[in-house]
Amino acid sequence: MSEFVRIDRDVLTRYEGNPILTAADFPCRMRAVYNSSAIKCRHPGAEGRYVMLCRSNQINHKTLLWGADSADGLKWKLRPRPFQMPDTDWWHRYASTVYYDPRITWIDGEYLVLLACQNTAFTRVALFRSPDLEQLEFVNYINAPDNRNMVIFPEKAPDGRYMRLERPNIAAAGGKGNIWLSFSPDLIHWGDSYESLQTDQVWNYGLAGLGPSTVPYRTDEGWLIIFHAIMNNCTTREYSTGAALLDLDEPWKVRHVTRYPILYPEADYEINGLVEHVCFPCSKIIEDDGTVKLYYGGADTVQCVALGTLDDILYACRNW
Ligand code: BMA
Repeated sequence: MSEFVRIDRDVLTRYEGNPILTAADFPCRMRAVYNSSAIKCRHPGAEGRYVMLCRSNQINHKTLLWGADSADGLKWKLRPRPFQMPDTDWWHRYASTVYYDPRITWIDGEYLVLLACQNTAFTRVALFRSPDLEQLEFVNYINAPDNRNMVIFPEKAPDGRYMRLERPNIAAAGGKGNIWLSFSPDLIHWGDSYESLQTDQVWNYGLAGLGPSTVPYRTDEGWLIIFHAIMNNCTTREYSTGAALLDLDEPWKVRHVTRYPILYPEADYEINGLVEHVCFPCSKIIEDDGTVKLYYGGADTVQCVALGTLDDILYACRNW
């Protein structure tokens, strides 16, 4: 493949109304809202509505999970209060500091929600289920430490097992590392794990770590995945976004990956904030006409969306 690809236009365009949510939109004093997940509802009676689970920081930086609703996926109305989280010793033991970066999968007629949870020592991922995203039922933590950025596929493998992408935190890789894929018969017990996209494959923008960002999307050419990629330099730790196509039969195998990021911090609200130079997606919605809404946090401070088309993203996977 040539070292030079003439890139004349962007794959994704920042929505003119960005940021779509900020701390000022809440009915109480908050510090930030970012890395939230939106989904187009699939449960009976709600088809066509959009719900967002927002990562929101109080002024002491303790997180809350706060719902928001929308009729078009662009203009959002926050609910009056945050989600009620579990009040059990088991929950608090591993979510004692923050819970964050939600991911939502619709599968088998229900929503599965994953949240990275942190205590003062490490990260585990919590699984919740919900029929309607009005309330969340905590199921359990679904990994041993230290691992996060999990997304569950919207379909099971041909043998009936669930599939997820994840990013174990490898100490030797500075706490980050490569993307892996694991299988589970019941959502609780996970294994049969395979290494998937590796930092070396996108070293020019992701050498310092990767993480699956959004729920994989089936196309004829493979599972489309969007990932965040971390690049260290002297003054910043830049979080940008890439895309890849995974094999449909052996979904840990990377068929194509963008050697150039499809989104990277450029706008003021991505460069300046609580953590500078961060675009961090957690969800995307692909509409029936192929338009894409990619939801991402800007600088760990505000919630944004970028717009594009499925065709352009697939083109970038194949050719960039
Ligand atoms: C990662 C996660 C994200 C965050 C990013 C930049 O490790 O914690 O939630 O957006 O760092 O601070």
